[in-house]
Parts: sequence; C-alpha cells; structure tokens
Amino acid sequence: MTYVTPHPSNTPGDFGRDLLSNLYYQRGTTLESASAQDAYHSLALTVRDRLVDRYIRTAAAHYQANPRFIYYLSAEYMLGKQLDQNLLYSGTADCARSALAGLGLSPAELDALDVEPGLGNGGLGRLAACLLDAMATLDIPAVGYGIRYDFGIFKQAFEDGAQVERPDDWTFYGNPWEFHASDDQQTVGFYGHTEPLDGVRKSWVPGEIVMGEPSHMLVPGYATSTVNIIRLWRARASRESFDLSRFGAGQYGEAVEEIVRSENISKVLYPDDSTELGRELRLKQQHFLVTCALRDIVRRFRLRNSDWDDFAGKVVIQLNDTHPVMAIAELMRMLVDEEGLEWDHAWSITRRVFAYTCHTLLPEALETWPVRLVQRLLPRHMEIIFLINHLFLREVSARYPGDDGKLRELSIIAEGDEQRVRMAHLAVVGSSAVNGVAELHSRLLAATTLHGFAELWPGRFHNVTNGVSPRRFVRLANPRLSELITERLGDDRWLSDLDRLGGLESAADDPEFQERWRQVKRLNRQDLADQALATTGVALDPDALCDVMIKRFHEYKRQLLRVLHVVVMHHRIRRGEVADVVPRSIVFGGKAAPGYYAAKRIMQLANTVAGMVNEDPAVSPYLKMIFLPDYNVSRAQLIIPAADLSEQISLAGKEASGTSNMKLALNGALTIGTLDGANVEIRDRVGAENFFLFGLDTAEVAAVREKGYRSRDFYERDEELREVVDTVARLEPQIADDLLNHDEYLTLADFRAYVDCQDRVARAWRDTAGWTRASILNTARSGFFSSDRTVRDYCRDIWHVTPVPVGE
Ligand code: BZD
Repeated sequence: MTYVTPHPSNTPGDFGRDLLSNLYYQRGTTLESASAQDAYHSLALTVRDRLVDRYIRTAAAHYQANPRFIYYLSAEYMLGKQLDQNLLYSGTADCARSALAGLGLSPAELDALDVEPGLGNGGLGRLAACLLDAMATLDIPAVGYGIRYDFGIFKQAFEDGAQVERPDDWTFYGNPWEFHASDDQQTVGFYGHTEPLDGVRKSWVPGEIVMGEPSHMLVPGYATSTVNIIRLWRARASRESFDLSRFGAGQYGEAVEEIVRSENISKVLYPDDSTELGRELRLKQQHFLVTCALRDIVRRFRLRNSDWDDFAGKVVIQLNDTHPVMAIAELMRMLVDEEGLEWDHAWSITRRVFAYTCHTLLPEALETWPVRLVQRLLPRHMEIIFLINHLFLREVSARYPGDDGKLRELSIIAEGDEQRVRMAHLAVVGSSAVNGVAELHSRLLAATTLHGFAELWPGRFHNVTNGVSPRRFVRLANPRLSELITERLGDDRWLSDLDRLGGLESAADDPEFQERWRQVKRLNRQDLADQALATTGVALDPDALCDVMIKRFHEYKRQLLRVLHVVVMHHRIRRGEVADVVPRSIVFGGKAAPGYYAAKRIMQLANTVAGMVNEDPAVSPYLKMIFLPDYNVSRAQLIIPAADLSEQISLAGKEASGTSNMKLALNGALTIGTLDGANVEIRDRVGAENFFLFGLDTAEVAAVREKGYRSRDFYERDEELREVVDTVARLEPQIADDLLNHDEYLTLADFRAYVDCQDRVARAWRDTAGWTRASILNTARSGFFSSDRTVRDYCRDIWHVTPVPVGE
C-alpha cells in the first residue's frame, strides 16, 4: 500500500510541533533536556522532512516517464552547508525562524553546528555541486555519484605562518542529511587474475572483494518540485572479514586488519600520493567509485528497461575530469564479459554513453597510471585498455599511414622508461563528447593539449563555460544584496532566470540606488571585519577597499604577484608616498596541497608580509592584510559579499576557467585580471571599462618564452621591483632565488603592468559614483555565469535531454 504523505505544512506552529516530535522520537528527548546537538539534529530532520515529499514525487515522475538520465560521476563534491540551503529550497526559512524563536532556540547557534561536507579540493568539486543544483532547478533527471570520504579536505590552521593540516572528521556527530541504503550495496573486486572464456571474453577472478555501501543526500531544485539525489559510496569490509579467532587469541590489531584495509578506500579525500602505496590507494578509490556507480546505474536502468540497445538512449555518464575515467573500461568489461555482448556492439554503446569534461591545460595535471600498477590492481581492465588502444591505433594508422609520430602522440599508452596509461586519452577515445570549461580553455585544449584528437574528431570537441549557483552565491551568501535586487526588479524571479539581472542596468546611475548599493557593501564588509577580528585578531576598516584573492594556492595562480604588490604599497607608504594610496583590506583565503612545498612557502611569505604590514603603525592606517584560515564554501559565503576587488591574476593560458571570478563579479566586485580562463568572457560581458585588465596574453607569453625569458632583466631594469625582490630575499630567500633564476610563471614579466594597473584601481576607487556604477554593472551583466545556463548548454550540445517536470 502506498503511504499517502501528509504534506508537512509551513506554519510556525506545525514546524515547531514537528521539531518537537523529531526531538522526542528521533533523539529520544524533550526540549527541556535537549543538548545543542539534539536541537540541531531535530531542526535538520524537520527541514529534511519538508523535502522528502517532493523527492518521492520526483522519483515517481521519473519512473513514470522513464527518461534519459544524467549520471554525474565525480570524485569530489563541495556541497556547502545543507541547513541554509534546505531552509531556502523548502521555503521554510521564515516559519523555521518563528518556530525556533517560540521554542527559545537560536538559529545562529544551530547553524553553527551544521557542518559542511568538504568532499573536494577546489573549483572542480564546487562546480560539481553547482551543476547538481542547476540540474534539479531545471527539472533534469540526474543523479550525482561520489565517494563518502570519512575525512574530507583537511582543516587548515597556521602555526608561525606555516600551514598545518588537521583532519576533517565531518560526521563526528552524525550527518542528519543523509539516508543510508544498505540494501543497495555493491561488491567491488581488486587484484586477482583473468581466465579465458570464448572469443575476447574473459573471466576476472578478483583477489580481494570490498563492499560499497551507498547513502544519499537530497538535491532540491529551486522554485520547482524536483528533488534529485547525490549518492555517495562508503567502503565496507564483507561480513566475514572480522577474524574472531585472532581476536579471541588477543591479536586485536590483526583481527581487524582486513576491515581496516577495505575501509581505508573511502577513508580520506585524495590521500597523499607521493608514495607508491598512496598512489595505489587513489587508483583503488577511482575504481571503487566507478564500479559502484555503474552497477547502480544498471540497476536503475533495469527498473524500466531490458534491452541493452536502449541503454545509450537512457543513460548519459558525465565524467568530471579523468578521475572516474576507468568507468570506460569497467563498462566494457561488464558488457563483454558479464553480459556477453560482442566487442563492437559493447564499444558502440560505451562510446555513446560517456562524455568527458577536462578542467586543466597543465600537462603535468593530466593523470597517468603506470601500466604495471593497473595490471596488478585491475588485470582485466588493463587487457581491455590495451585492446581499446590497439583498435584505436588501427584507426589512426588508416588516417595517417606510416606516421609513427602520430601513433606515439595519440596512443592511450605512453611509452618510456615505464609504460603509463594516459587517462585523458582513454577519456577522449571512449566518449562521444569532450568539453573544456571556458571559451579560451576549450580553444587551447583543441589547439595544444588534445590537438591531435581535435584534428581526428573535430565534432567531438565542445565548450561549455562554467557557471555558479546564484542561489548559493548570491541569495544565501548575500541576503542584503538579494533583497535590494528583488526590490528593484519587483520580484525574485532573477534567482532562477539570472539574465533578469540586466534590469539593474537602468539603476546604475541612480544616486539613491547607488547609495543603497554602497550601504549593502559596507555592512557586508563590517560582517567580514567582525569575523576577521574574531579569528585573526586583526581589525579591518569597513570603509577600506576590500581586495580579495580566494582560491587554491598554486604557483600558476600567482598569489606571489599579489604579495609583491602588497610589499610595493608597504614601501611606498613608509616612504610617505601616500598621496595616491587608498586604504585597502587585503584578504587571502586558500589551501595548499600538503606536499606542495613551493605553494606553502608563498603562503608563509604572505603571512609574514601580513604581520609586517599590520604591525607597522605608519602603514596600518592605509593597509591591513589578513589570511583567513580554512577557506571553504562557508568562508566563501562570508568573503565574497564584502569584496570590492577580485584578484584573477593567473598567467595567461594556465587557468582553465576559474569560478571565484564569476561569484565575485556577480556580487559586484570589479575584477583585476589577465586574459585567462573565463576572465575573458567576464570582461566581454561586463564591459572593458568595468574591468581592470593587465598583463601578457597567451600569444605574448609564448613570444616571451620563444625569445628566451630572463626574469633577472626585469629585476635589473625596474628599481621598484628590485626593492621588492630584495625585501622578499630577506624574508624567504628561496622565493627570491626562484623568481630570479626560474620564474616559471612569468611573475616578474607581469609585475610592472600589474602594479600600474593597481594604481588605476586606486584612482577609480576615489571616484565613488563611478566605482559604484561599475559595481552595479558587473552584477547586472553577469547573468550569463549562472550554472543554470551552463546546464542548459550541456543539455543542448552534449546530453540531448529535456526536462521532466514533477507535478505539484
Ligand atoms: O576546475 C579547476 C580549475 O583549475 C579551474 O580553472 C576551473 O574553474 C575549475 C572548474 O572547472 N580544477 C580543479 O579544481 N582541479 C582539482 O581540484 C583537482 C583535484 C584533484 C586532482 C586534480 C585536480
């Protein structure tokens, strides 16, 4: 019998009653004796309950329609806090607030207990979350698959200016947002050997079996009924793994050895891969994810379908970078070895099902695996990859007869001291579509990194420019600005139709609107200042220009260039050259990979310079600098609304897209940036006059390198640069040495242009009305950067899916 859901109603009275009921029945307590965790969990469950009804109706509508589904495979998701999101998406924020007040509970205190699942490193993981949000909002049937890491991205702290990493035990108090589905467990094999069957078919006899246990979280759409899910897998040992006899003999460690080994697979997000063992664990994670996901996809397919010829019509699998690309070999293995399909038949299905998104241009970031390792861990997959490669190279030979260079260039297997599997090549060969994440990036991918493939299959290459969720990064992050925008536009339809922000253009010169716009920014800067004081002890001036650089620490992103300019300002102020200086708050946020020592040195320098600036009474009235530790989605929601200036200063040709550039522009920050990644498209849209452009473009970078770049020449020619590098040499000698002798990212070549551009920024800031106008226009013209537009582009060019509306 179907349970007829009582629609939980949205009055404060009902909400409060349901919260007390959850407290009573789920936590086994009452308001009088509830702990803070009890209250938080009950609140979360009460909000979640309000989405379950929509989720059940979504599942029913999908079952009925039997539509084509998007399965998004990603090793990373940065979902952000769930409580603020789900209050908004369930339309219960106001009634929850009244209900909590009535019960004497503090919303802020409960929100502080909501832990963000940090299951990703940076832009790639956050993009995955923004795309899931947009798919649900656009009624696209979709499931996100990922790994439920026990420990997410490390928590960052600073000790004497150096990054220290602490574990992120995000489920320590339990996670009220997830549903466990232990009945849907899958088995995943590793190691072992293969045995011949008929023809190309083989049987794989794994040497180790691990269980994958799924749980899912709800992914609600905004202003629609659809609620999709994200399904995360946790590794578990099989039931027989506990060695009772050893335990009985007092060998407690040995008794649980197998359990520990199995469960380590989903223990931590990207374990250190600097050792052979670490690398093996990472490949295990990847295979674990794709096996669980594929088996679940097939299970779902079979609910309404039986013919493999319908599979590619019902299933699209989007591969988020190369991390899940082993899925191509695994699907071939399932179809050929287990289902008995002919190789060519299986290959035609596989190729149609997969699509691949590339997120980098850096050759060193393209993943490869030693053949030896794959052979040992996944013997059958290695055989399948060799066969895919053999057939592919035959095609290449037919197209370029006698051209061995072409074969070497395109082969999935890289030859050399040790053979390696190039996962990006496997991805391109095994997919029907390949896309870059910004126009420039897609163009460069086809012209350089994947050039040979683009020549072979031009129709396979696409661009889909990234986007960000306006719900998360405007409405939730910046309620004040959201209210002002809604008031001006007359309604809040802009939240699901972001081009409507264009309606703000007419307000850009309205003095009264400008004043309110500035008021919002100032209050947001005050909020940031309050938090900064509490966490760093540094008092920011809420009237100073808030100058923000928030992103992972990487040399190509050039946080170092930002620090050099701070040192310039410091020197100038100390010399009394203050006529052209405007007061600024420099804000940094971002983590460095634990083993990335060059990035960590730059971080150390940034902290040292911050101390130098903040403690110098001659300088600090003009300049303050903070490095907010532990940058994550929640911190982004605090910093972005306060920002006036967005630093997007990577060396041209290195940043695939960037997404903080979009979030900041949407919130009215002006960009200082190079012609890199999506900066190009931001500038095209907001207007060159509302964007501070500097630096070499990709052609000029190539020309400089061609001529033979000597950074020392720039040092010798520019007195101010010399002074800055000499200061750096005193603080962090290694950095100065690198700058002068191997300045890989052309920091010194772009220094003068950057500093001069910052002087233009200061002059522009003095023109309050002009700056405010540009700020409003940045917001008004950034509608394109909604992840809703990104998903529409994927639907049109790659997925060929249409929405399935879910009834009221
Ligand atoms: O992906 C980033 C790019 O650097 C950005 O330019 C781009 O905007 C975003 C989204 O497309 N790439 C990553 O975030 N990459 C990783 O985090 C990563 C993680 C593990 C291994 C390799 C890369």
